[in-house]
Amino acid sequence: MKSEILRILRNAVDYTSGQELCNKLNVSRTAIWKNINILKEDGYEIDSVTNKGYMITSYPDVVTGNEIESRIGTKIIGKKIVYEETVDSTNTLARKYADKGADHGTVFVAETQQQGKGRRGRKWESPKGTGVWMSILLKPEIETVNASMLTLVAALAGVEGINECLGVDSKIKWPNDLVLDNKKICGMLTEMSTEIETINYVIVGIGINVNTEQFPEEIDNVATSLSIQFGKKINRAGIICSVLEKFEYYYNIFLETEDLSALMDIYNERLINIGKQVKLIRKNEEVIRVSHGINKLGELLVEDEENNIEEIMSGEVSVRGLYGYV
Ligand code: BT5
Repeated sequence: MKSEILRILRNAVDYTSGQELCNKLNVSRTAIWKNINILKEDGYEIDSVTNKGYMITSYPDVVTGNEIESRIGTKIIGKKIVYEETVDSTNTLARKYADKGADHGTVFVAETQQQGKGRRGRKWESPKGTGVWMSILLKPEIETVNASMLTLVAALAGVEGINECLGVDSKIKWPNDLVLDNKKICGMLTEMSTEIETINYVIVGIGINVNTEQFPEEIDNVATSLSIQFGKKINRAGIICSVLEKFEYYYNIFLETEDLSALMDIYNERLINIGKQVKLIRKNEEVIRVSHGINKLGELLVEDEENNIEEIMSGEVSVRGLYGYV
């Protein structure tokens, strides 16, 4: 009920009377009053005036289910939020819920992750209350081989969601880092559970540095946050809603063809690697190529000195001039 009260008060231009809330939500005055008090404890400043009602005068920077559910504009993705203050990893939390039958579209959010995961066993720094650490649970009815493209759908949603919300020009570094001012603001980790040719579920984990002020020394020169770039604090729930709304939009487009044919042009427009020299790191060798963007399967097209084009499926690709690679 708290998210419904929040939604009504958020959208109201004036005070909303207790009676109106009772009528809309079909509950007692006492129930409204109790929930208003809980919202106040959560950090919402709510002005209550006799004979007029309630009005929110200040919103806290929280990423709780109530906050997100009360403002999200999606149909399915993120309509149900599972929020925990501290988790090992939101991807792991999502997996636990998925194994118990949680619904497609549920989103798992935490204030901090104690064992935030990057790809290939790497660590993801997730300090408390500063970032967006979330995982989307999906149950797509698609071919197993096509699931890896969901990572690129998420990258596109991330870049578009952040850019639209803040009016910035962040870019994608293939396949799924987001960069601003040549430093990493966001990383994504897609994990999957399959059973002979069928997908049980896919978990798309998204980490965005929003209000991080300082990074550990080892990543200080490669990482940045939205607030460092802006010089002011940014509301995390706004970013979450914007990214999830874009995700739902692009996800539905992806499902129509089960490939990126309708999304690759916009993805390539946002791609920082395009037309640039990239360094491919393979087992024991590093080679330099020129990147030409993705094809409809999400593979990166790279050209060697003899003008041979090769499609790269996965792996490490660093971009000249980025993250200290020159
Ligand atoms: C990623 O891995 O970029 C995937 C990150 C996914 C994080 C989300 S948060 C929600 C969900 N739950 C999880 O447990 N994970 C997902 P990769 O491309 O392997 O990059 C990891 C590397 O990025 C590390 O080795 C560091 O160099 C650097 N790094 C670590 N934390 C960072 C941060 N907060 N910001 C920028 N770079 C970071």
